[in-house]
Amino acid sequence: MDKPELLVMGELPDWDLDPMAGRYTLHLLYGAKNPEALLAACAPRISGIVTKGEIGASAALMERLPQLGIVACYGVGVDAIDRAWCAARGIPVTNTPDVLTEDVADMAFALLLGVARQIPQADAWVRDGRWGRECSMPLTTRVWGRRLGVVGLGRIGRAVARRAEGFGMTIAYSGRTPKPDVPYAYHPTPAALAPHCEIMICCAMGGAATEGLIDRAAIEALPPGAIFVNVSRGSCVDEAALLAALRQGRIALAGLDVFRNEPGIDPEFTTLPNVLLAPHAASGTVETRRAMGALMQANLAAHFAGQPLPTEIRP
Ligand code: 8YV
Repeated sequence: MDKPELLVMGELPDWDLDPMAGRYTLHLLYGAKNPEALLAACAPRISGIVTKGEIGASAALMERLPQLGIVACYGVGVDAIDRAWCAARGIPVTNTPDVLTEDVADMAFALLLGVARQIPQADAWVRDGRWGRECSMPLTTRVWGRRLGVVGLGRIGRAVARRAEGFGMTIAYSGRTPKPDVPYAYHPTPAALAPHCEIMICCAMGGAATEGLIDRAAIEALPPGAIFVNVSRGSCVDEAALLAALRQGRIALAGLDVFRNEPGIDPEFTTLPNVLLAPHAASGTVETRRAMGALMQANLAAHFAGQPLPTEIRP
């Protein structure tokens, strides 16, 4: 029997591509010299899309794939996949939840500690000899014991909150509904949460429902000197308002792993001395990426074997 043909939208490690190439015919769109020609040649035979959180799959693309039977996402966030289009055609969408939760929460704290304690600057202080010439580096700001607001208390938000407990922080959160099983203070919106936090960490899921969730009102309601961290999606934030607050120092510091229009982010971010930037790398450990790949492959294998899908997202 012919191998199923998959359209691979973004770069994947060889430890995934190699075993997948044994089971499927892979068409690597991201590496193609002429993606349009590649697509035109393989579109009629594509029975699955393999994509990533930040790339997704548009209706315009999927319309061109008459045999499409599954969209498997290497990532938990499926906001860039047109799920309504898939649902209307009974095409399952799978993701990779849980396996990346703790690493993303680690990255939130890495960015928070890195920007608050000025770790990149400390490293430069040692490397360029200022330690010897000027002695101590400028003082930084404390993280432990501060008031934390988590925007979105889902799996990742809860993992962030668990870490914050270990840091002796006072924890509050915002989200669509209060969670009955947590002792943290609830506020319905980021704007309502903001006055209660010295540190705000965005863990909300992306998509239309959270577009601009952390709006100008929320950003302006943060107390002067607040720290902002984002490990979810750039789309959750009014970036113009965030940049203005950072420029003026109303938000003192930010640690950002995600942006609008990645990787072509607003260049002003790279000019600000008070931000610590990462290239959407929160899930990027060997351990987690191996687990994400395995789960994505398990979903594909189940689909093509006619078995229940391990992590299908219900429409
Ligand atoms: C990316 C993510 O998918 O899980 C998500 O939603 O955004 C990330 O884990 C990852 O960078 C793979 O591209």
